[in-house]
Amino acid sequence: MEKYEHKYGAEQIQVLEGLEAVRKRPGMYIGSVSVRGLHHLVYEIVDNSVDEALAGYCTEINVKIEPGNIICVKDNGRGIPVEIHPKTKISTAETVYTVLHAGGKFGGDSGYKVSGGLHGVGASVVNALSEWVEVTIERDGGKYQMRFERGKTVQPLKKVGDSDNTGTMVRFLADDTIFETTNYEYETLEERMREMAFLTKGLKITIEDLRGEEVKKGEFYFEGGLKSFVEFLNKNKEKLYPTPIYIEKKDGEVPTEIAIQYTSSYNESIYTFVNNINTIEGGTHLEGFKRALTKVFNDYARSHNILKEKDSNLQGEDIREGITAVISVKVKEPQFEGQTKTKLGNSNVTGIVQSLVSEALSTFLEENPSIAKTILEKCISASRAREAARKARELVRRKSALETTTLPGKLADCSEKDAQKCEVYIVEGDSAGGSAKQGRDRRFQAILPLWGKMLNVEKSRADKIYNNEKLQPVILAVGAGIGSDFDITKIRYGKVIIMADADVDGAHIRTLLLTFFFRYMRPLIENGNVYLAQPPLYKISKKGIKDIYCYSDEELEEALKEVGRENTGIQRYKGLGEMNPEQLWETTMNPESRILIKVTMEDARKADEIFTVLMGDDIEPRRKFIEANAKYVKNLDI
Ligand code: 0RA
Repeated sequence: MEKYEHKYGAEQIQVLEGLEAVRKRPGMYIGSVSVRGLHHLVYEIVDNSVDEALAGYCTEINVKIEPGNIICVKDNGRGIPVEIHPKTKISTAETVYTVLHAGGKFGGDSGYKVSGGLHGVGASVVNALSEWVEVTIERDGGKYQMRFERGKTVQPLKKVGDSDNTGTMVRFLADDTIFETTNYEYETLEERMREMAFLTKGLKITIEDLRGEEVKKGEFYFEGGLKSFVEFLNKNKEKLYPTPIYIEKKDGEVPTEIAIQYTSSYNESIYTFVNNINTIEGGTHLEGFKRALTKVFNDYARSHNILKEKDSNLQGEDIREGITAVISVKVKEPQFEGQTKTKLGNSNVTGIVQSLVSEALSTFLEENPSIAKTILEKCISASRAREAARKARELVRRKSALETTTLPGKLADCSEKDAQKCEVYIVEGDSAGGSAKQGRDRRFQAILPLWGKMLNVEKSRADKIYNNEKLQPVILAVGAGIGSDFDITKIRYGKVIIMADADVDGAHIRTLLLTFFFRYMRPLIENGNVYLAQPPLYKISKKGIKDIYCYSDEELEEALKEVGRENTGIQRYKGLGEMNPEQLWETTMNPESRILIKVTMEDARKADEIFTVLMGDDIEPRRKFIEANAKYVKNLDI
């Protein structure tokens, strides 16, 4: 290879300082250095290719996870420009990879790059955080290559051959001195690639995992865009009509795409995106959509005499029962607010989305009266159920007033009164409940043992849930109501901790409780109040040393390496009941030594899908899902 002299002028020195800053504080650029941040690197590179598709020049993107966790992303776009950039005096391609935030200016700028935020930080951040990056560009009849190591150019762009094709291929290896792990989860990447394909109608995205014996593959191409997305989300649900309602406005200030399909479920599943980023916390686009929905259905019901003069209006939540919808908007300078910066703040978007949806939806209802009737029947029955639930709630309140205490009988409460300092452990089974009661610190730890029959929340409306013997104590202990009445400021415990065995029955109770919290106390999850206790899986005992508790197979291996296998006792805990109160305290409840997993709303859709499939009517999809996702479900720890 020819020796290449790279000149470091003032520009280049600035560049190096810029990328050094990224390496010093990676969290500022990609959120975290956990597996989440790692996956973010892939999304950054894929985003650039998707931009090229949005610009109309790229039809296919191929992603590979190669052995050794090397990522390869190839597109058939125009290829990143290769000529010398007037400002940096090096090739545009190298500029894109070495100058911080150069993405928008030099890369395929779709005009919808995110300012601030974690997305759109650009290829240079990936470069800074990679052990090496290798870029191959085909354009203008040539094939060009360049290479970087830890953000530094080791091979500036040079022509390596001829080519009649155009496109860009990026291979990189994440820097294992920066990331906690460099092991990609295929399922996570596959999920995002599928989502990207749904969001970019007509773009084909393939993904391959070449690390194992058996190659995993996904190929995603959706002519229907969000319509296909909604069909996918509803694949295991009973639909009220065959084809999702589809609304699309490509031009204008806020290009918008929406698909809606009602199901017989009692839940509301609305997913929103801004510039292809999932806005988990919603925002002004969601607000506009909801307003339009409520107004259009009420107007239709009135004008068609489905609601009589004496009837009160349907409420938004009645109209959203059973809905599955995806909303995707493109916003020029999006403002992201909220705890996780996933709530759209731009106020002009509300009105724009509202008037678009109002017009399109009212036309649709007029043209499809039988669908309109079916949906409205469902809304009316939802509104009746809401009324029944209100009565049931009142009954509960009155009953508890008579019993002089609003707290469930089996709750062993704590003495501390400041809710933020208090925790409640929800424990299945009497023996574990007993140990927990004895082992706890009663000043701030409460124990609620669960008993009674498991209820499938997926198939029950709020009134039934209120009267369920298993969940009622949970509602009363948390003390903040449920559903639309839920008031986070009233919660009696800052931490609600689910403590269950690491077996099938434990998984069952976790799924039930998480489903319940997800559906009926969602702010509790959003606010970060729900936790999973993590009991140890093994205990190592050996003469002369203190017992060692291990929380995973890896930890067990590590510990055994340390103490040796000889004369070493390994106990595998099958259930919480096998631990005495002191052990339970030490391993699972003592804030100094326990491990708690915080349940996040991070991917409500993933949870929703799992809940639906695991708890829904159909057995066949459930079996298939468990087969296909056994590992995935385990990762989610539900
Ligand atoms: C032509 C012009 C510009 C960028 C690209 C093609 C391009 C960039 C990437 C990144 C990954 N794949 C790509 N394919 C094409 C720059 C246009 C401008 O300067 O705004």
